[in-house]
Amino acid sequence: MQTHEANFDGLIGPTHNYGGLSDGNLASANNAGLVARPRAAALQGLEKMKTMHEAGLWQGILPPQQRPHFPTLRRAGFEGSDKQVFEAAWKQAPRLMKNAMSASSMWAANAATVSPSADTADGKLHLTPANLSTMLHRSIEHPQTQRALETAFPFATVHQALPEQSVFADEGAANHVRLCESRGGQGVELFVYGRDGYAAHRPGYPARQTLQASQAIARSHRLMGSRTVYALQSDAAIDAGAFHNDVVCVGALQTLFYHELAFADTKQLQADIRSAAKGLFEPIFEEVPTAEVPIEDAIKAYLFNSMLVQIPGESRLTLIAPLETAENKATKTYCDKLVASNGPIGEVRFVDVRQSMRNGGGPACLRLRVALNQTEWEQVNPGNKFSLSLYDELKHWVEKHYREKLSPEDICHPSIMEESFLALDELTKLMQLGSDFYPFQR
Ligand code: SUG
Repeated sequence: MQTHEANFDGLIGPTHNYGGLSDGNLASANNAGLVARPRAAALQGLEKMKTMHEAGLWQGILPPQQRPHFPTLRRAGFEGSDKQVFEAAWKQAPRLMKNAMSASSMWAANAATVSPSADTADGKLHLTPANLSTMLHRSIEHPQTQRALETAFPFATVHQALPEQSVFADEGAANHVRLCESRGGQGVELFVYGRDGYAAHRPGYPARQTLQASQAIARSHRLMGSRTVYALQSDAAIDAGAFHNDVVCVGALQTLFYHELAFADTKQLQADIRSAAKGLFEPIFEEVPTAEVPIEDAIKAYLFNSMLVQIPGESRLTLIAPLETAENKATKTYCDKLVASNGPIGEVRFVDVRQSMRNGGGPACLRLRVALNQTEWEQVNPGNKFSLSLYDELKHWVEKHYREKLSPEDICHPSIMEESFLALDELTKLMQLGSDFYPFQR
């Protein structure tokens, strides 16, 4: 039976804005307060999905979440009608309200950690929604993410997010890589963490993933211990702005492509992967040296926040990188060198996701990878599968409902809430999500 890696992209929501909410994410901090372009953002996301679909890859879609997130505001003591809560919250707790307005669920790489059925003891696909507990605006995503995943993958085991506590801080697939010989065979799952949850917090930018969260997920996904690897991020990477490992590393099939400074102990990481892959495949380590690409360039241009994909008919892997990678001298030169070499990456294609990039979300952040066999793919909710007809409908839907511009002042006006809810209500029909999918519909 065929098994492929499907990419499920987060559809960018109507309240996309630049809130400056993520400490340690340099793009988010540097672009705080910019006027956002939600319509362009959503269309850029849809174009990326179309490009992947037309390249012959399995492409899926995850719906945006409801914002503002009234369950959070009501738990914080605001009462009355939605409009009254909206206005009172902006007056009395504007910072909380900014968090409740973020369209951050677009970064689907943080939606969950995924273990395909080939790796799990019970032969089922396992997904654990990430609690995203380090950042307030992201910590409110997981209940709805769980619902979205249960709707998209009705045949899978969707776990509850880990307890929302610092020891279990979890950021999902952004800190997880699966290497394998072929998608349908046993793989090696690499969990990358930024800190020991029981140790004192590191100075500097926050480390968002703990070892304890990764271990808990590996246990509940029923992974084989001998095929599972844990690796610590380097302080240098986190301090340079690698708030997730997927900002400095991406892997596919046998290849791990990463920056020299990504990990605390690269030699150990390589030895551990080799030993976990024994009898399955020979890992390929494609390490990018600081001398050729300084980590600052790698992070600014998001070289590693690319999708590393196997395009049908191509013998080598293709890197789907953001336009910003082509605009940076060091990263562009490195890409040219990669393609000219006879290494595992044979092509680099550039995509425009600039609106998301300004919040620190590159092509890889926008998608959740789910390796599925043919039978599983056929059981995915049809409304979560990309097709050219759904693309046309979604494009039309975005053009009809999304604002061209959204400023920090615009998001304080209740009309943005009313417009968004109208749009999302319509979306539940387009994507066959059910009429009670969003909290405002229940
Ligand atoms: O969690 N940005 C996201 C970007 C997530 C990128 N994901 C991966 N690397 N996989 C974050 O920091 C910024 C929102 C704002 O500031 O308005 C934000 O949440």
